[in-house]
Amino acid sequence: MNSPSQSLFTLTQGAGGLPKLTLFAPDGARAEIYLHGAQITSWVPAGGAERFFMSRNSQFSSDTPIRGGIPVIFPQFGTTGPLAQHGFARLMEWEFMSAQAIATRASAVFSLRDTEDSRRLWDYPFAAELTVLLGDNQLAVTLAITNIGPKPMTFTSALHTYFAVADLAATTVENLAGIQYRDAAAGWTDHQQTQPALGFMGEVNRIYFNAPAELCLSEPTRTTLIRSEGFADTVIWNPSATKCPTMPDLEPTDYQRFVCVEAAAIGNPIELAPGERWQGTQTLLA
Ligand code: TA6
Repeated sequence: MNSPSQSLFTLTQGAGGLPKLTLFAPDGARAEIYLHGAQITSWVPAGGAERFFMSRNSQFSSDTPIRGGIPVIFPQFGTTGPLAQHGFARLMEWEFMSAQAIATRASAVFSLRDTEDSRRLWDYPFAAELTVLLGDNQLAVTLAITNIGPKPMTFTSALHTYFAVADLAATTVENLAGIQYRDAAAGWTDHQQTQPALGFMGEVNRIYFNAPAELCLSEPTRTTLIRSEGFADTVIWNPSATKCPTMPDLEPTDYQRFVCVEAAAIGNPIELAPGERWQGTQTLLA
C-alpha cells in the first residue's frame, strides 16, 4: 500500500533524458510511461514483479521507437500502407494531460494531435488520447482516435504489448482454437488454428482475425489474462533465434525473454467520418 502522502505520479527524466511519468496506484501498483510515443515501459502490479519486457539495447532517442513495453501503433500497422513500418504515433512526443486516483486505481491521460510533419506523411487532422488505468492487479490501456478533419479517414492500429517471459519454451497463448490467421513467418499464408494453445518453438508472427475477446498468456509460474475491446484482431509475435540477432535494438538472445500479444485493428481498418471517434482497449489481468 502507498502511504496517503505518496504522490499519484512523478514526471522525471528517464533514459536518454526523455520525459517519463511514473504512475502510482493507491494499492501499490506502478507503471512508467514515456511521453515519447506515450509508451508504457513498465508495469508492476501491487506486490508483484515487472510484467513487461524492455530491451537493454533500446535507443531512447526522439527519432527512434522504444523497444519494449507497449508501443502505440497508429495510423498504420506494419507495412500495410504507404507509411514507415507501424506508423508515426510511437515516434511522436505526446502530451501528459491529467492523472487521478479512483478508489484503488490511478489513471493518466496522454494526448497527441496531428502536426505539420504528420500531415506531410498522412494528411489527416486527428486527436489521439491514450488512457492508462492501473490498480487491482490490472492495467487497462485505451486508445481513442477522433477524426477532427473535414474528410473521412481510415487507419489500422495496435497496442504492441511486449510481455516478459521467464521460460519461452514453456509459454503458450491459449484460447485460439478455430481462429483464422495470417502467418507472416510463412509467406503471409492464411490458416486456421486447430489447437487452443500456441507455443513458441520458432519464429511466430501471426495476425489472428476476429480473435477472442479474452486470451490467456500461460507460463509455468503465472498467467496473464489479456482482454480486448474495440480491437477485432490479435497479433502474436516472437522473432526466434533466427530473426532476433538481426534486430539492432535487441540482444541476440532476447527472443527468449518476451512474447508480444497485441490488440490490433488490421483486417477491417477503422473508418471514421468527420467528427467520429473510435476507441479500443487492451486490459491485462495479472
Ligand atoms: O507485430 C509484429 C511485427 O509487425 C513484426 O513483423 C516485427 O517486425 C515487429 O512487429 C516489430 O516491429 P518493429 O518495427 O518495432 O521492429
